Amino acid sequence: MPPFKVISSEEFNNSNIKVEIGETYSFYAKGIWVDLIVPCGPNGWLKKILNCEPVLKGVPIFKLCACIDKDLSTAFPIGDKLENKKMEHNGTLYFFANDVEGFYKNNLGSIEVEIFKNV
Ligand SMILES: [Ca+2]
Repeated sequence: MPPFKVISSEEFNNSNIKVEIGETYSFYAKGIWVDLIVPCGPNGWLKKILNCEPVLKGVPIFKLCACIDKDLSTAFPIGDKLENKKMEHNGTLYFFANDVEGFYKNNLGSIEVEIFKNV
């Protein structure tokens, strides 16, 4: 499948990819996106801003992440590479920049992620 574009200002980017429990996927991401004035890659740029935690806690801000059906309890970090990730939920894959809730509007740009289903 062609690379999927993850827009940094979108809280949830719908890939329309349906996954099932037990399937494994590999992800490879590249590009530069911008948090306000800070450009960074898919691995993000900072662990924490003062007392603000990003939506996926303990994971760097702006790291590429994914979740199932917009449910953050299913979220997992990807960064520039995640291989052989086993799916733990059934549903649709959504991608997002790991930003602080309510702070997505000042984001610019997008990165591309290649998605491979392992067989
Ligand atoms: Ca932001």
